Amino acid sequence: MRRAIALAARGLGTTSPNPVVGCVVVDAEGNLAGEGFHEVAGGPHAEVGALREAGERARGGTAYVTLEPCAHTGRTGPCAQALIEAGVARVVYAVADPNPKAAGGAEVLRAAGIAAEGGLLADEAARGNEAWLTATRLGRPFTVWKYAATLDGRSAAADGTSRWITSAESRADVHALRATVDAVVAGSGTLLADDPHLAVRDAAGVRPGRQPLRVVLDTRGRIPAGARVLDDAAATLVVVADDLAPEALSDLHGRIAGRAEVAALPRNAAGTGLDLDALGKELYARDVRSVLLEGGPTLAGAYAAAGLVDKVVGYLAPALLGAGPAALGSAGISTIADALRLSVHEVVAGERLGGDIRITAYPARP
Ligand code: AOF
Ligand code: ZN
Repeated sequence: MRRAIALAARGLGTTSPNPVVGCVVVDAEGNLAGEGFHEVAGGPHAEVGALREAGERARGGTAYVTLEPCAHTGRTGPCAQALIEAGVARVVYAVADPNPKAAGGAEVLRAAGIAAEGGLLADEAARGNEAWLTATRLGRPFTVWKYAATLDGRSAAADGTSRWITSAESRADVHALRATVDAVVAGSGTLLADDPHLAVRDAAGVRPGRQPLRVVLDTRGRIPAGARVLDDAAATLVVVADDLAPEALSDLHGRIAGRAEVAALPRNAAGTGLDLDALGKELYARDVRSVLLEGGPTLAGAYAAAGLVDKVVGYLAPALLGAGPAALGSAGISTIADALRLSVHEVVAGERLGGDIRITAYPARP
């Protein structure tokens, strides 16, 4: 199963809106017979590749799969049926399939007399598929907040300068992170201040045509005609408030000149920005299963306040500023008891990040 989880990870960045899945088939003696993983949405499922490789050796053997085999005929035939036909004696899977359309494979296998057990290395497999599992359960994208700050938590100096807080190595690491998500989201504040490009550099290994969608939250439609996100490196969605005056909207379309799509969404209850739940639904409908929040502090604060941050990746530079804006803006927290507590999953430091520290953490489960 550990091998199947490693195989599944090879699909990160190319399988969305489908899950990453890995499969290992061993023969009746327990020797490796076949391996497979899901490579691209609409392509063959992991089990199909592993069974093909195993051939006759699958008979009487065991299939280890990171996700419960599917029972449906979708873009490919049902894997439960393929496992039955291959003659495997036992199927071990890690995580049950939360997708109602495909679930039920374990039942199908048992009805055919095959031992089917779930739960092996479930936490590890679920972490490897965290974006798809969360998005499928909640109907909104899995949201990662990424930030760069000094050791005293500041993302810019008092005069507004912020280039470059972290090392070149850390910035390359961010490109690799971007290459695994379906969309990057930035607010118009960041857009107007920093004019970010938000595309993945080729060197980061993004597959051709798989650049994440660039999403700009631009309530008042202020994006300038020369903004770098309007180039053709990746697709861009500009989201405005649905109460934007018609003249402002046509003005905006004039500036964008067909280089981005525009969507209009309701404002949040306080009227301070867009309704982030509506945004989540909109992006999900556009097949976005994972989002990277790229700035700035105000937007991240709003996401945190709404309980919509699923993962935090912080790049900390060993430097102090003592003044300047904090990485996270107001999240509606005023007393220590209300602090958004996280549990640290991983800490990376040293050469690989040019002397910086990368902390990956998840909101602590209540
Ligand atoms: C995959 N790859 O290896 C497995 C999947 O879009 P379809 O018809 O290919 O079906 C996708 C569903 O099949 C998916 O949401 C999940 O529930 C199930 N299993 N999907 O893309 C795989 N094993
Ligand atoms: Zn399948």
